[in-house]
Amino acid sequence: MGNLSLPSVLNPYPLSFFMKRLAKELLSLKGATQIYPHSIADVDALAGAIVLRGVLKRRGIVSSVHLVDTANRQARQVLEALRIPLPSASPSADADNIILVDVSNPNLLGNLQLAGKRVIAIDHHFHSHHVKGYVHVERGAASTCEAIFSLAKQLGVPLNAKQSALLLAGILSDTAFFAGANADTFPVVAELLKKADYAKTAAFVREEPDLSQKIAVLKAMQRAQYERAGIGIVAWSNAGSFELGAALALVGAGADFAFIANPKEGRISGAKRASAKGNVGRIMERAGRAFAGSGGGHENVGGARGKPEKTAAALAECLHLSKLLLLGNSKIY
Ligand SMILES: [Mn+2]
Repeated sequence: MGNLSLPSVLNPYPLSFFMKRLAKELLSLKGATQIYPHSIADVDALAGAIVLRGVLKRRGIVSSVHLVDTANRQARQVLEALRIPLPSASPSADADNIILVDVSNPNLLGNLQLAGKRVIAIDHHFHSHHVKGYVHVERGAASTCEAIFSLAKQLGVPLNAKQSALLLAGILSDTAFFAGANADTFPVVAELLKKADYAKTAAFVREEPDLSQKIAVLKAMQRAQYERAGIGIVAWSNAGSFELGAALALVGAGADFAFIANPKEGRISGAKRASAKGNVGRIMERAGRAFAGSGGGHENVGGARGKPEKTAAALAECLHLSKLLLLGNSKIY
């Protein structure tokens, strides 16, 4: 197993040299070991941490999982569905070893103290600035849960139904239901599905909005306005809460760009269809200036905040820039 000279037909999961080294590193741990997902743990981080604890236990390494601060709503929902208690936040500082899951950047660890401890980080995000210790970055992996799957293989530990569901949940969450998956993701998922149920797992990863969110989004949609620009549509509305959810709903309903302003709080959230050109984060940087505040985000979602009385001006900037983008003017920011 893990012999790189084996043809891939015999071993569909070629285990890398680095995975072997990681396994060796973990098996050499002595003393008290604590496992931490990153700050505001997501499903990939928390599920990966919990499965790692179980896998290590089977190899005689006892550890505990703790949170740096909290877990996000989706992660709490997944644990609840699988009847796994939510780990406690930062316990006593007397661990000898710290294993970080889905994180290798010291800025995502809250107040966790690493000084004087043996640190092993397992991540799939590459950071030029990472923690001191043994850092394993599964480059190109769509989720850390895929790395944990390979690690279990490397350690010869079979995964049970709950562990398989946890890893599947982490993969579904981090890839946004395979939108961010790659060719290595699917063989892992196929094997996890021998123990985990896809429909059930997918149902508890999918976030159910609560009643107040449903109403806020529907109200924003009732008030929505839209304008055609070139071959696209820009839509906008107001909401008193859940602005991003409302923006995403307008995109789901057909808008290429959607912006939801909250004039009371001085906030705007924006979203765009993946196929539309442009970058919402860049639009929000400009909107932030119009807001006398700040803004930013990613390619498809972003937000800005500033002085409430400048909300209309900031929204106008969002609409102006997104219309220019839809008209094919790509040199606007
Ligand atoms: Mn991740």
